[in-house]
Amino acid sequence: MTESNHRKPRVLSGVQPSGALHIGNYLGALLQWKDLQDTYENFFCVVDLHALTVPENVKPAVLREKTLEVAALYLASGIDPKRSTVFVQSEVSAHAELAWVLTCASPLGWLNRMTQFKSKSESAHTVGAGLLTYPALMAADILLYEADQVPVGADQKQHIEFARDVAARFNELYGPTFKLPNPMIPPTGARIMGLDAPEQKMSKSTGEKAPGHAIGLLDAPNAVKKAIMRAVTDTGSELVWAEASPGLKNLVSIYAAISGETPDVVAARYEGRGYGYLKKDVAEAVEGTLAPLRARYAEIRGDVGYLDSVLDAGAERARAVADPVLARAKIAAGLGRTR
Ligand code: ATP
Ligand code: LTN
Repeated sequence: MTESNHRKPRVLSGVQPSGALHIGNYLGALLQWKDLQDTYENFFCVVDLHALTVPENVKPAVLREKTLEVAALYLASGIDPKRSTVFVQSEVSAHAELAWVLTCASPLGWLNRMTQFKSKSESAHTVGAGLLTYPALMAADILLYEADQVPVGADQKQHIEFARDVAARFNELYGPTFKLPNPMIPPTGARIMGLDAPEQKMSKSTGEKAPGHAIGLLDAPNAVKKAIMRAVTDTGSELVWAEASPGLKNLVSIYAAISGETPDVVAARYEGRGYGYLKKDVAEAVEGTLAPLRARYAEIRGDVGYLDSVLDAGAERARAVADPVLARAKIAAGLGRTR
């Protein structure tokens, strides 16, 4: 908390390379990230250490490939590596090191309360300890950069509150060390639901197993259209917004998040009209966003050296910020011989 008065406020966020990114990840996270680039100093990381928390789900070669894919998708979504630091979490060793220190400062009761742990541990074959301590690693990601804001979808709010609480607890135990972060959640698009089951959050892990669940950012245009046209709605046929089912609300939210309107304004245009009109326009709006994104993605992946050079420079910039904060935390906790 020393030099922080003189710099731009900071943002840090990340996505796990644990599967194919979907429109929920884009609308809940990536879309807001790119708009923050002029106001904030930004750090966007590919959180590969987090992807190890369910090891059965990620084979090593797939994890390596997904890490590059996610980094390329950040850039394809409009993250400019000249204005933002883009890096891979495991390449900045301070994350794993601070995670241990914070794990020790994390009361078990707080970890046990995390809803993501409860839901993910129900579906995992064996539950690794990392799935439980995951929020301490996420807190390390955030606290190392003294982030003021953490732009994420609604499902991550609890983890950011955890990061705040563990930072406050560390500060109490060892003296003022960490800045307390705030969640930044978009008004629309923060919780996109599965197209096949609109009472469940659209998720990478479910999308891998259930075709028709998610709209993948790299899906072919006909697959995107098909998934939207087949999205579960209800037995009605014309939109009555005041009584709309979760499936219809979800389609309207997707459209609104893309167009930048409120759901009410979008819904008013479809009031009393058949569901098919809404679906067709949602499909067009989504394709209008994904077509240029896919093209930029292909360009980035086609230039072999480019992505490596962005990630090398990103890791170096990230280390320059994270290492001194880690050193401060270690001294505060009495680790090593330096005082
Ligand atoms: P997994 O199923 O592997 O947990 P996920 O789809 O939940 O994956 P994450 O890597 O956990 O994706 O999330 C990356 C970012 O995308 C986070 O900011 C998260 O809040 C956001 N996000 C994830 N799913 C949605 C969704 N359905 N709607 C809006 N935002 C989402
Ligand atoms: N837990 C997040 C991913 C994540 C993250 C972060 C998000 C790991 N570290 C730091 C914001 C800030 C998730 O989306 N599942």
